[in-house]
Amino acid sequence: MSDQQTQLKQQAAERAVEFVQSGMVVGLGTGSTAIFATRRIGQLLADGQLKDIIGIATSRRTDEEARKLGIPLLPDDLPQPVDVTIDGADEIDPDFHLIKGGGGALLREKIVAQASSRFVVVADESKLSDKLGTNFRLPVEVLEFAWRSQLQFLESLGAKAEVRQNADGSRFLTDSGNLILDCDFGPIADPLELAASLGSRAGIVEHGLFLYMATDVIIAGQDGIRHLTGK
Ligand code: A5P
Repeated sequence: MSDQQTQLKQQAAERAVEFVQSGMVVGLGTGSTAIFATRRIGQLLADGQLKDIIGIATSRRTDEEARKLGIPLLPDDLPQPVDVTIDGADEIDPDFHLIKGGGGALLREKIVAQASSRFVVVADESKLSDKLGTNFRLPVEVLEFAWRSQLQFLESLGAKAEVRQNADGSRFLTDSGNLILDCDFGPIADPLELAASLGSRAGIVEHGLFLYMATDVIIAGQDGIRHLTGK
């Protein structure tokens, strides 16, 4: 990743933190963009500009980072609605539909996003795409039990699918102990139809299509920062 892209990610994430006010419950996203929002929230809490924030982390990685920053965290049983969640995305289409899960945290990310009044997606402009699936494979989280039958099912829907691996060749396991199948569907003609097929299959725990969820998209690019709101 170039320094410039990192800077754009930081700009988008920090802009989104302007939506966070004292007293809010805040969903803390996962990935190289969302981490800048978490760090900024930690900084504002430390210097007293924000007070009484409670975070809910979308992954163990984010949980660890938030603890280091001194952000108080909700327990995992999510007892109250989330005011705003700030998270990244792998691909964003013109209708604000998303592919997420590049970091493998899609399940918790979707749970937290669905519990949020406001779901702010932060990204650099490279994430914009006319059709989901053009630039990024769709992550599908599956139970390890009988996972090969999910692979076949995904292939029957037209995907080239493979099990995500760690750098050492071992299988990547999500925070919930499941596998990820990265699925190359090519440009996805009908994300809603695909989401319905994936959602009705036993053994598929969750998929990375986040449809009708983003309320705001903050995009940082060469020409500045754009704040796009729902249609
Ligand atoms: C994590 O599982 C993902 O959904 C991330 O939010 C997504 O992959 C974007 O990550 P980056 O901000 O690192 O590009």
